[in-house]
Amino acid sequence: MEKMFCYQCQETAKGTGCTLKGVCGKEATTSNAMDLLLYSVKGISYLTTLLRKNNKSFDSQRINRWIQDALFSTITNANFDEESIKGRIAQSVQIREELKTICIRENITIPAHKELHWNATADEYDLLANTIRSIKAESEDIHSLMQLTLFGLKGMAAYAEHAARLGYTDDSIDAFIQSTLALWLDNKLSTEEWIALVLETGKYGVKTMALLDKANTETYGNPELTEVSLDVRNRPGILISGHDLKDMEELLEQTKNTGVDIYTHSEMLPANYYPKFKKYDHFVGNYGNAWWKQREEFTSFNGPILFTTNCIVPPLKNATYKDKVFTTNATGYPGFKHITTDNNGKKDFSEIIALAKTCEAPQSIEKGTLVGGFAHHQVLALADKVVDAVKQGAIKQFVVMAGCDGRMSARGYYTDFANELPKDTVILTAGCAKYRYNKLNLGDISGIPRVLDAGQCNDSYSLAVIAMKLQEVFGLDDINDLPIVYNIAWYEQKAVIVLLALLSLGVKNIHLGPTLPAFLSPNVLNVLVENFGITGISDVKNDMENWISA
Ligand code: SF4
Ligand code: SF3
Repeated sequence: MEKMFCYQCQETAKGTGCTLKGVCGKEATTSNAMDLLLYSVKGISYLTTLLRKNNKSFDSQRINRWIQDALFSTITNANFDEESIKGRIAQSVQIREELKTICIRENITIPAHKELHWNATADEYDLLANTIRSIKAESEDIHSLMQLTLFGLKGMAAYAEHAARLGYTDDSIDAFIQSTLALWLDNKLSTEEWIALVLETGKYGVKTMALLDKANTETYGNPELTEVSLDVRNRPGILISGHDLKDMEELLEQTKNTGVDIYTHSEMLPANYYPKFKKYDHFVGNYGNAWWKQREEFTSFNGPILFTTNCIVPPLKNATYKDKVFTTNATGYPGFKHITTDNNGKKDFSEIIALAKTCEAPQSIEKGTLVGGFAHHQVLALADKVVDAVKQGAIKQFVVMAGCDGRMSARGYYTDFANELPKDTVILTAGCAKYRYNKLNLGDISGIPRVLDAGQCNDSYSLAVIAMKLQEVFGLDDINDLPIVYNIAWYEQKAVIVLLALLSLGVKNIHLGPTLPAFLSPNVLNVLVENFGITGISDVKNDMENWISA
């Protein structure tokens, strides 16, 4: 019996959808609350779009941020806290009514769509969510394209939220997110129009990642070649995970001279590459691996952990670290303490710091260092060296192995693939996918490391900038004439927007794994295969033979 339905991530049950409980650990009632929240966000988006069309003003700054957060909270492994999702649903009704009041005042007719008028008590949310879930688009293909768009928008909203945290916003991005969500209410688009909108979503994905890149680099400097320590010191520490650099900065500031060290986990590793963070002596390095290893690694870390964004793994019942985990921004988990922003836009991490002081120092689980910091600025600074290496044949191919990591054993493929690559290939990476091969010591080519890590998943933008620069240097008409192979791993919806962004830039023949998205109908998949040459992966030997020049 279906109690929920979700198929937004790569881990979806049986490859078709989670129906009783998420493989990720999401409860059915939480999933349903997220569905209702999205339903309500679509209603709000309809109203903001209506107001924009009529040139009427509303508090767009606040509402844009609210929508970004609401979408972000429904991303895989971001928020498991049903109460906080229900809180957002209640807020959504207030915002909707506020917008309706403006429409009435301005003599704008409000249509009868249910999204604009529903009301329910918290006890009725689950039932209502079940009713709206049964509403499907007129065809399987349109439904599939709508889901592809929606998941891309979630990733885009997350990146827009990261940028907004640093004071960088662009109303055209929010207006696009909202006008696209508004289409759910009076969906009149044909299959072809939805396909065009998918590409348009990718275009806005590029714009959003560029905005975030600007926000990050203008605030913290350009990432630079860095050796990151993997070992520990003998003082208590705080582990910070997720993608939010603003939280990183505030935590480093507040822990200055407290005797507490700071370590990054998973997607926060690239914080080590930013000049502005290097000035903190108590910023030690990175501890552990990708998000899915957190149960073991949080246990041996001994100190508190701060989640600034996805990915959270539900802790086991007897987990020793359970009472030491804190969440902030769109993340949440029942029982984890949530830290909010005060009226001055600041966060108070004193409780985490006080707790850290009572904890033992982290247990060492690795020695040595990792090299990273190859975002566009650093790579372009090395451009002459890279171009020479290509011209002399020392570098034959680049392989983009960006994206997400995950716990499925099939992802061992990426370790084997990296290991098997010929020594004249260079891996370009971003996102947590790199943890499958970034500690293999793959060596270098004339001083250029064979794994160039640009940063977080959003720094895939850097990889696109690098590709476009190489295209220009080599005087090529088509970006696909570059010696670059794309072998991308996906897991959640940030990877969906990265994929759509690459497609909108004209990148073809992307190999996507470890499995193709369940939300692509056979026909939609066909369109992606025929127009963009997207394929899945098979096995290392085969793929190596087919994609890598001898
Ligand atoms: Fe299942 Fe993924 Fe949805 Fe979680 S996010 S419920 S694992 S499809
Ligand atoms: Fe990773 Fe969750 Fe996607 Fe940012 S942290 S890439 S999976």
